[in-house]
Amino acid sequence: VSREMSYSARAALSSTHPIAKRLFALMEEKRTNLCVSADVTHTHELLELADTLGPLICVMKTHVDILQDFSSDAIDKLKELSAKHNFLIFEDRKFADIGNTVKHQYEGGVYCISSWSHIINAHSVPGPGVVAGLKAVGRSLGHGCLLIAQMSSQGALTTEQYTQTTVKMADDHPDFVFGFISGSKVSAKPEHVHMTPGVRLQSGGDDLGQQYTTPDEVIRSKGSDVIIVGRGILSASDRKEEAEKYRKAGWEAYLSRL
Ligand code: 5FU
Repeated sequence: VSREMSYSARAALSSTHPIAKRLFALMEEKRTNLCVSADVTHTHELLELADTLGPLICVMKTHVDILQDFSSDAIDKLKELSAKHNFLIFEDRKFADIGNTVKHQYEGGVYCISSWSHIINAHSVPGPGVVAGLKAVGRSLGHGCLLIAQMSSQGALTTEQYTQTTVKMADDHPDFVFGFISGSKVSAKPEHVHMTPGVRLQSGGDDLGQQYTTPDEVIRSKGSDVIIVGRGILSASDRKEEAEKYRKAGWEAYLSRL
C-alpha cells in the first residue's frame, strides 16, 4: 500500500498553484473530493443543484452551451452560490484551437467564461499555443486550467505518448496549468490535481461510448484526486442523497490511501 500526501499537505507546498491550493484546502475542510457534473438544460435546475448539492461538493462542473436559457443573471446567482457553499466552478469547455481563437472563446462571445469560471480545461492537441492563449486571459484573473491527458470514452485517441507530452506541457506552464483530466494519476508531482470523469457506483457505460469506473477504483487504485459524477447523481430520484453516497465513497477511498 503506497502512502500518499494529504490534500492539505499538497495545498501547503509553495509550488502549488493558487487555485489548486484553494481546491485542496476546501476539499479537506468540507471532506469532499466530489465534483458534480451539472449537465442540465435549464438555469433554474443548475441553480437548484448548486444550492442543494453545494455543501457536498468541491467543484461544480458546467457545460454552459447546453443551457437553453443562459443568462448573465443566472451566472451571477451561480457565483453567489459558489461563495455561499464554498465550491469552485469549472466550465468544461475543452478549448482546442490556436491560441488567438481560444483567447476570444474564453473571454468573449455569449458566455464570457473568464468572468465567472475558476477552472477551465483544454485539449493539448493544438500544442502549447492553446495554453498561451488561455493564459493571456486567465492568469491575471487568478484562474487555472486543467489539460485533458486522457478521456473516459471508448476508443479515445489519447495514447500513452500523447498523455506524457500533455504532462510535459503542463510542467512548462505551472503558472496556469494546475492539473489534468485523466483516468488515473499521470503526473508524479503532488502539486498537480487529477480529476476523473466517467465515474459511477455501478461500473459499466452508456450506449454512446462512455465508460464508468467506481469512486473507490478511481481514487484508491488509479490515484486520482477528484471524482466527476454526472448521471450517477442526476438520474437519481433523490439527488442529494445520491450525491452524499458519492461524497462518502470518494472520501473514504481517499482516507484509505493516506
Ligand atoms: F473529458 C471528459 C471525459 O473524458 N469524459 C467525460 O465524461 C469529460 N467528460 C464529461 O464528464 C462529460 O462531458 C460529462 O459532462 C461528464 C460525465 O457525465 P456522466 O453523466 O457522469 O457520464
